This record gives sequence, structure tokens and C-alpha cells, in this order.
Amino acid sequence: ELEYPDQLNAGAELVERAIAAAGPDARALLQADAAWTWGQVDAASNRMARVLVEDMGLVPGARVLLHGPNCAWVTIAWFAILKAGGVVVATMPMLRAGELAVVCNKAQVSHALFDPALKAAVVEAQAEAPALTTLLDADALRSAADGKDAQFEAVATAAEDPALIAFTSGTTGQPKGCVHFHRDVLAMADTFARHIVQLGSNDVVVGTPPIAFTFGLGGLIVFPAAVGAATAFADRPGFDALAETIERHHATALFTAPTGYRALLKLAGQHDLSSLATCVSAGEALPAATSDAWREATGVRIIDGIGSTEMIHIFISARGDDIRPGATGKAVPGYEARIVDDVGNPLPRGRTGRLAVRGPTGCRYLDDPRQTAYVRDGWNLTGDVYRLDEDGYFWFVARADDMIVSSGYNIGAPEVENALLRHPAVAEAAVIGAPDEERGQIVKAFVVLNAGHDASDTLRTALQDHVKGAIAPYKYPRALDFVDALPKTQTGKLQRFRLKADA
Ligand code: 3UK
Repeated sequence: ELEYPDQLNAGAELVERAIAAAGPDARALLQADAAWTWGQVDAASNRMARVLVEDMGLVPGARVLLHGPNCAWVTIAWFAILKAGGVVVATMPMLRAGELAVVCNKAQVSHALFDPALKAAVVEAQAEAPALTTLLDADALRSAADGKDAQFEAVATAAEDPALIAFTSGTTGQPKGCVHFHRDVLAMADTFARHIVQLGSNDVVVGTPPIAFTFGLGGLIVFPAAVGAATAFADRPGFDALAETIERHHATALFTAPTGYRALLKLAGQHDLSSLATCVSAGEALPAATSDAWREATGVRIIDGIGSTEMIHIFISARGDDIRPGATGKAVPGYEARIVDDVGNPLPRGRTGRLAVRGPTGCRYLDDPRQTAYVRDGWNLTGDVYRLDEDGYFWFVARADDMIVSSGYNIGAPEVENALLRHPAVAEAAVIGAPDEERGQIVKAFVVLNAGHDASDTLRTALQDHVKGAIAPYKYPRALDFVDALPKTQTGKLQRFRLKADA
């Protein structure tokens, strides 16, 4: 059981923890052109909190859009908004005006802080978002903050006041806003980070997930702050920049999705990645092929963990030397997980069913009737199909909507993808159920080839035979297309629904 005081401000508490652990002069944020210590982050976020309260009229509970790439000012502003009693609504820099307006209206955003380069989209969104009254770009924010006192008494928020609203990617409809309290923010540091990741004040963290995605928020802001570690930001998106940042700052801890690990493996020859000691993967299942290849190249075992926007962060994961490649792992201390049937009754070990989880964090949709489908009797139903083995490891089968039923057989798309990935010609693979008159659905694969391999009928047959040899033959892809790239979200997730729509 995690115990927090009734009065708790996660922004202030995290910066205090950082300074208590590492001291005010310890490195906090590293960027190509600048660096901040934890003492400087404290002072800078106090100044920004003063701008929010004194110049922008922020009142406790107001929702603040935070719109920019992963970087130092966004991180400092994240602490500042919480200290000022505001609720952070962070969005990915890629969002267009229409998408921003949906988020602003759903979350009733009143204030916005944004990168100057993204101003046009915010101004355009404002025209459709009547509650959004007060805008300030990062340059103006910085000059206003320069004139402020560096002391600020953080607003005395309650542990159960909202701290942030995170939006799901909306792959199955309108994005859902997930409300998380101040204590939820600390809970992710006090469960997965403390027991599994175990960062220390000498760690330098890097990663690709946007801070607007709670995977990135945890890995790049909350976990390092909780122990006084440092975060290094790349100066541009992309895996080349990530590899450069690892090398330049001797990063020790990495947070990225499986795609990120595969991309880095290709760059390992040109960049020194040997400083990495802690590697966390989430967003989608980590294929054993990827984790084996990474271990061979770097000597490090990737910690795979399943998390969600609804649960704020990772609740089942591998840990230390207790890793079963291919399985996600065991419930993170503080969480319980089980496999249930369609009406919520627990299933015996070995049976495949729906994943249910409960713990110190959990789904609270912002004004959305889908809440009742997600939480049943205190258990969160994540929408994933899982299996629990005899030794207590949880195995991912598929997202419930990615199960393929072909001639009465249930086939999980990831299992077929993982088999394909084990073939040396395959760089990326996606599998869906394509409509078929005779079988209902057939397994259809989309394959991106590694350099040096060319698409051909011979290779298609070779890949089909390879799958038949690796897993039960009825699961092999009867249809197989060679493609140049797969549709992915900004968070590194495969968008199978797009491939299904085309099929
Ligand atoms: C899938 C995984 C298998 C799974 C997230 C870590 O991904 C995150 O949040 P989202 O709300 O999506 C949640 C869904 O993604 N998934 C995530 N990780 C894994 N499937 N193995 C995994 N390791 O379907 C889950 O229901 O975008 C991940 C931390 C915070 C997050 N928000």
C-alpha cells in the first residue's frame, strides 16, 4: 500500500525529491546547447509558476495546454503548471489545429503554453475552443519569467486533485481523456520505477516517447526527478538523433518502443551505445527476436512492460534477471493482475482471456461513458488478450480487436509477426485478418524487407514456409504483401486498423 499525505503537489514533491537525492548542483536537463541543474529547474519552474499565476491569471484546477517537443522548457513548464495548481494537458507536437481543438474542448483548456514554431495551430484551434482564453509562447514565457522572483510557494493541492489529463491515441474512435491525480504521478515513481527500473542519481536518461504520452512522461520526467537523475534531450526527432544523444551524453537508461530498439540496432555500428545499462520497452509487445538481438549487440536485457494511458504507466513487467523473453512478465509490486472471461470471472492458469488489473492507479475517463466498460468491480480491463503460465508469467496474445478468427481457429496477430521477424530478410512485419469468403478471415502479412533483400514470389513462399516451421502451420500468412513502410503512431505503435481498412 502506498501512503501519501492528503495534501500533495506532485510538481513540488518531485523537484524536492531530486534535490534531496542528488543536491541542487546535480545535472537535471541536458540539451545540445545548454544544461540545467536541479536547483536551476526548481528556480526556473518557480519563476514560470509566477508567470502563470501573476500574469496569466491561472487559478487552481485550470487546465493548461502544453504543446511542444520533448525538451527542457516543456519539462520545466510541466513542473511549473503543477506547482501553480494547474492541470497539465500535454499534446504531441504533430497535432493539427482540428485535433488540438478537440482536446481543448474536451478538457476545457483555458491556458496554453507552446513552442513558437507551433503557434499557428494553437491560434487556429483557439477559434474553435471558446474556453481557451490565454496563450503564451515559450519565448514570451521565458522573458516574462526572467523578471520573476525564484521563490514560489507551491499551491497546496490535494493528493486527489487532478494533475494531468492524458489523451489516448484514439485508434478506435474519439480520443478519451484520462484524468490522473497528483498521487497517481508519484505512484508511477513508487511502483515500476522504484522496484523495477531502479534509477539512481548518476543515471542519464534518454528516450523517444513524447512527454504527452504517459510512457514518455514517466521515463523522461517523473522517474529521473524522483531520484535526481538527469534527462538528455535530442535536438530533433528520429532515431539518428537518439543514437547521437546516447553517445554524446553517455546515456545510461533508455525508454523506447520495440521499433526504437530495432532502429538502434541498425545504427549501433556508427554510434557508441555502450553506456546504456537500463533499457525499457513498452507500447507494444517486445518480440523475443528483438530482445535477443539487443542483448547480443549490447549485453543488456530489455525490460519489457505493459502500461496504458488509463493506468498511467507500467503494471506488468520483466525485472532484473527474472526475464522470460517473449513474455511480458509479472505484476509490478503494488499491482495485481489476472485473466478473466467475458463476464469478468477469473480463469485458471494456462487459459487465454482478458487481462484485468488493479492497483494504486486506474482508469478515470473524463466525462466518457466508456468508463463503465473499462472498470468493472474495481478491476481495469485493458482490452488485451493475455495468458498466465504455470510459473506466473503473463504472455501477451493480442489486443482483443487484433485477434484473427480463421476457419474457427483463434490466431493472435503478434505471434505471426514475431515468427516473421525471426527471418533474416524481415525488418518489420504486420499481420491482420483479411476478409475471406471461405475461411471468414485469412492471415495476411505486410512485410518490410531488410536492405539487401528483394521482394519476389520465391521470397514470399520462403517466408510462408518459415512461419509454418516456427509456429503451428495453420497460422501462416496465406496472403503476404511486401511494403516500404508500416503505418505507425507517433508513439511507435503499429496501426493495424489502417491496414485492415485497406484490406
Ligand atoms: C499495448 C503493450 C504488449 C496494450 C503505455 C507504458 O502503451 C501505453 O499506453 P497506451 O494507452 O496503450 C496501451 C495498450 O498498448 N501495450 C503497451 N505496452 C505493451 N502490449 N506488451 C507491452 N509491453 O495493448 C495496452 O493495452 O498508448 C505504455 C507506459 C505508459 C503507457 N501509456
